[in-house]
Amino acid sequence: MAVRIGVIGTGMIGRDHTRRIQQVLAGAEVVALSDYHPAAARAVRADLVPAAQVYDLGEDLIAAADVDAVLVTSTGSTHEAYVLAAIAAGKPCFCEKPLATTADGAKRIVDAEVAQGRRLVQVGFMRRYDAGYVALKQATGRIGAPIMVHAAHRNPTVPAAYGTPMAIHDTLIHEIDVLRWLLDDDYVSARVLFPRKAARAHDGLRDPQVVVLETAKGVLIDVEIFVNCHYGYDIQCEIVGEDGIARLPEPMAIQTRLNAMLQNPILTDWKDRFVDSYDIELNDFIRAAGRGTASGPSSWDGYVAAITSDACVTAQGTEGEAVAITLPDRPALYD
Ligand code: NAD
Ligand code: ISE
Repeated sequence: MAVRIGVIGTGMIGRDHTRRIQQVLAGAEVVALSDYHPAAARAVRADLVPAAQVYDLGEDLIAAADVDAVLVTSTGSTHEAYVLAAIAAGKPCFCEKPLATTADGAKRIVDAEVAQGRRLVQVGFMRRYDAGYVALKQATGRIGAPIMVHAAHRNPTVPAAYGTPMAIHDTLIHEIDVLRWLLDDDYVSARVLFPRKAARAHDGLRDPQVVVLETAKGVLIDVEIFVNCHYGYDIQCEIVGEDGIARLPEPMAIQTRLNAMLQNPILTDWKDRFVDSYDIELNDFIRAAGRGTASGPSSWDGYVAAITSDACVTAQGTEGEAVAITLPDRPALYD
């Protein structure tokens, strides 16, 4: 039987995930929609799921008898309450990043899931499903023990509401998760360095910035975050090992030789860069939800990302000083 899914938050990514479930993936159907602005939910219903029920309150959607599993794709600050409600109802829940906007909030989710005694939450860290990152993880096993990582997360531009801490909570959070997964390691400290501000960065934003993370195994990671780079959406990652180097492949693109030029196009939109990963992560969610559980990036991963993000935001204010990152013991549920 198809897994009956309710979607809370029908903005950009909620709409896109609804489209995937309805038009791309098998084994699930969207039966309910909810948004703080009910008109947004009704618009998604009209465009993609005419039979879906629209709920004014996300809590009522979670409680609905015909909703088997929940997608939380609302604004980040609202995730914690909805995920906790889904856990209390015993329903599998896919939550977009961030799991919660504070480490304390993420811990409340971990505690609730542990009390339930089974995995119910998957966090939307879709890079773990990207073919390039999966290949990079395999290659990392062949280059000797990792020593350094050089990474970059570049967006062409960001809206005026995007401030300096968002470079961490909204953007770096993907590297925080995927690098920890790639290296099978945890972070022990964070530093943030600011070069001269780029001319295109608006008033409330220090851009670019370089985050330096150190891991428990002694790997030094530098991540450049440059969200006004103008030329494209560009994700780079290079791992330096004892015996060699492994590099994230560029997305597939047609190379042209034309007019005395050799050219490769560069993507401009994150939705295009990770389109396949979003499909695969949701497919994973649907399969596990059909068994009444969750797999993939866990609440624990979301909690560790939140602790690390908080340390990086603190480090933005300490002018290059290292901020320690201390993790609590991991509950056995996440082994
Ligand atoms: P958006 O602003 O387009 O959509 C958010 C929607 O949530 C809006 O329709 C808003 O009305 C609704 N909303 C706000 N408060 C609500 C509440 N209390 N209850 C129900 N709905 C509420 O934002 P978006 O770009 O779709 O991002 C949504 C989430 O997805 C964010 O947490 C964001 O970080 C995450 N995201 C993840 C990726 C990724 O690559 N994994 C990409 C984009 C966004
Ligand atoms: C956006 O919120 C995302 O999550 C994208 O994956 C990310 O790459 C982009 O920089 C963010 O703004």
